[in-house]
Amino acid sequence: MKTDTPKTILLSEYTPPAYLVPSIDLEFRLDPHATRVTAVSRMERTADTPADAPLVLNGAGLKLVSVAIDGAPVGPDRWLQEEERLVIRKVPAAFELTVVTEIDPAGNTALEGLYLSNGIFCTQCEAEGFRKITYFPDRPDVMARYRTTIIGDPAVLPVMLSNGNPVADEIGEDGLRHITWEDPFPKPSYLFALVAGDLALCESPFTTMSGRDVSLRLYVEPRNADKCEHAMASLKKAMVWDEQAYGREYDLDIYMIVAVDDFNMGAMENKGLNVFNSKYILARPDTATDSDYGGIEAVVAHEYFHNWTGNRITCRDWFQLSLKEGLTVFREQQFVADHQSAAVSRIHDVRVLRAAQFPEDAGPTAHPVRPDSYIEISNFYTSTVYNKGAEVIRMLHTLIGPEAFARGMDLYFERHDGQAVTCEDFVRAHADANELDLGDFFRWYVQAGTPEVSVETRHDPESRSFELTFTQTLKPTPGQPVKKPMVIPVRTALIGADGAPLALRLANEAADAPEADQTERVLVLEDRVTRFTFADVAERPVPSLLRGFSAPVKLETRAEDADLAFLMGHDDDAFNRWEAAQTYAIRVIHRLIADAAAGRPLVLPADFRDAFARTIGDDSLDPALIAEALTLPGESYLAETMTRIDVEGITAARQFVRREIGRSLEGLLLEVFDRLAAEDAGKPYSFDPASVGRRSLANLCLAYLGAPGGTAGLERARRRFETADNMTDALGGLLVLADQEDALSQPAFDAFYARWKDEPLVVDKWFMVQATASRANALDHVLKLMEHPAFSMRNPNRVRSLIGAFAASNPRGFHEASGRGYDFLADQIITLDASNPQIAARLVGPFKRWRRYDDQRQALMRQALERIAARQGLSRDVYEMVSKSLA
Ligand code: 0A1
Ligand code: ZN
Repeated sequence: MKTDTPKTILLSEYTPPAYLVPSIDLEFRLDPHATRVTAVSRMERTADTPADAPLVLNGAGLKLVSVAIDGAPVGPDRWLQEEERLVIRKVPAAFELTVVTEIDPAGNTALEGLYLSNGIFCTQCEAEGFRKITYFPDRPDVMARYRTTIIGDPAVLPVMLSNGNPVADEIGEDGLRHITWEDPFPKPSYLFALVAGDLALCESPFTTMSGRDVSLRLYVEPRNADKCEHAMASLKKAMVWDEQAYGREYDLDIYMIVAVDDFNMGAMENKGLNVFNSKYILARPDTATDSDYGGIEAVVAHEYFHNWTGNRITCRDWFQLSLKEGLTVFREQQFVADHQSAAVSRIHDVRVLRAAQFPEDAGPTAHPVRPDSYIEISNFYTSTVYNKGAEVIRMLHTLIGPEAFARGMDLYFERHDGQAVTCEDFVRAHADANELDLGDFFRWYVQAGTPEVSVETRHDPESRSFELTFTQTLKPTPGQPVKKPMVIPVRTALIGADGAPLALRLANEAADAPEADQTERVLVLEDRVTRFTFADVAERPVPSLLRGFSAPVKLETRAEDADLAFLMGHDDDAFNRWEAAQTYAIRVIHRLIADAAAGRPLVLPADFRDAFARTIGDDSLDPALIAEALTLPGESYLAETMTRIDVEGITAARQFVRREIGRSLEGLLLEVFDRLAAEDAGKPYSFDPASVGRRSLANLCLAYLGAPGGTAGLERARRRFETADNMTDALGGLLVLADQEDALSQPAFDAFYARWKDEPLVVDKWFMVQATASRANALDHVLKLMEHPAFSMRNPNRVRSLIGAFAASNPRGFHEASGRGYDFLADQIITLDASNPQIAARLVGPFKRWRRYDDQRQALMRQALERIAARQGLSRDVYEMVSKSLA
């Protein structure tokens, strides 16, 4: 906690480390309240450092017991202990530093450093948690070999783990177990990990492509031993995939994953010892949904892929975070696309980007993929760094092509293995491997904001030419008033009247040019205005642009409703079929919002309903894709499409469309639901793309049927909720019941809780469904749930499922005109800031776009933010989010 104004850290002020640490020996004498840490480091002054340069170590919240240099105690006359540093003067050029500190894991509620989760000791060191364990140069460009001894009572802590391999294990004279682990790979401190506790082991062997045997070990609390199978299978798939797709093999003899209930984020890629939020490991068909199974597969793979993109090659400094995160998210997306429906997985990527990253890029905390300043680095684990970062890698892949990308990756691994590098180094590897100039492309790393691209088309039947003129604009973002044009790859096809894509010859190309008979091309926009003219186009085609979402931009299309309906039915790019349906739905909802505002009666356009009905009834389509196409755009993205956000209008229009579709297409929806339910009846649960697609379409039909509250839908929802043998279907039923009046919903909530009260991850769902249910007095329900014995402010998953879900996904409750929702959130942020600043700072999110609401809500949200800002002793985390929001 700081009382004075926190300092801003600048990329331009980066300097290389003054002392390097080739190796460190750590000893942990574990005790819940007083763990003693002895750190013995080899220190070496670098050639460019003056001989009188003091040794500056990071440390926070530590009790310093002693300091010694080459075995001789150093007194306080030689060192200065500041709030977050230890400065030691007059040190030799090379020496051994011994630091003894004492820490309190049980009192560590911020879950950073060494802490206890349900009696399990575990660490979280990214980004700057190692400094809560001992004094050390806690920065990623200082890479050391670690040897770690853990001392503890084997009766209480039968499992004691750290990175690498165990090299010694004995019972000491003190009667305690002393186990030593050694990690042969030098690593930055943020990848250090330690775990100790009573854990069950699920073990399985794996043989790498070169024939090395690796032991895969999953550690969970004993009561969860029956929920490991899917995570283990996912890990093996990821290991095989990285060998095949990138030629990357695992490099240690053991790969360990530990699942804990209390974790600030999703998971952490510590070398050889990943620590996971149990949400991304534990699954059984009756406790986890398809979306949970998918999340586990993706996150297990993500952490595994970090072994090469993050651990073997790491970041020079935290401004380069996207070097590992954007690249690893991209690799994760490729992996998921190879194992599930590629189109569905791309649709999910884009939904996440639009719901989370676009608003961030348009708001007060907009920052480049490679930020140039921060107050608290924990605030920069953002959708921009992760998801937009992945889009930037994807664009590079699209622009230079898969073979050139593979050459670039190979050179990157070869050139930088074992180093801490920058985003420039990454792009340079691709440029050098392929003799390309990627200078202008690098703007994607340094300019914030989402480019807006508009397109005009002109067909000339005389000359049989078709012209596409693109104009790009990039609005100012905080600190970046003027921008240069971006390099934007626009994957393009032209669809003829018969529904087939045309051959695309540019007017300046010869008819026999090798590219000239392709039906899809990547058009590259490099200037503010770029025009392309195609030859031999006899009739006006319908352009299919930005296929597969080839760039993270807002494309303003002038296509007519009829063209959108045509693309919904004919585009051979499955993503763009979905996109046409989304664009059409957004248009319809916008018109309804305008009607509602003008007091006109709301009517669902018949053409829209018919296009919808045709898609549902089309047996030739993958059910998963039908479900995606017919899922209405979410409220967050709809809000993003409006200059001034009309809270009531969005909710009213979206609910109206849901209800009208449910009412007017009841027969068709019942037929599809009953057919899908019958196909799956009696079959055991399986997480394969076809089964997932059927369940998702069935649940979507049920949601539409339930919206108008008709008996046929409600009856089916209740039956599904009561009889389902898997959580996906049970939740599909519960979600419909949740939006009905209390007499219908409450018995369902009670039954669900009674059955699942001992499964924390399912109880999280119970909180979340209630927090997001659209009911008149939503906030009162949430306030009551805050008093429930199962609620706790100490568990991040619980906080997210009640408070986070309400603020982010219950617009009707959160934006209640009185401002009570805002006061509630401000109260919770203030309370949480005292125990867990990272989680508190994340909760500021829903306040960030306050300037986009009506005057009254603006005033109320601003008051709430100002009330937080006025608190004494705010953490850096919350201070940064609140002060930037108000600036
Ligand atoms: N590197 C992890 C994410 C992560 C970041 C910070 C954490 O604690 C503050 C924990 C995890 C990943 O990308 O999966
Ligand atoms: Zn990551």
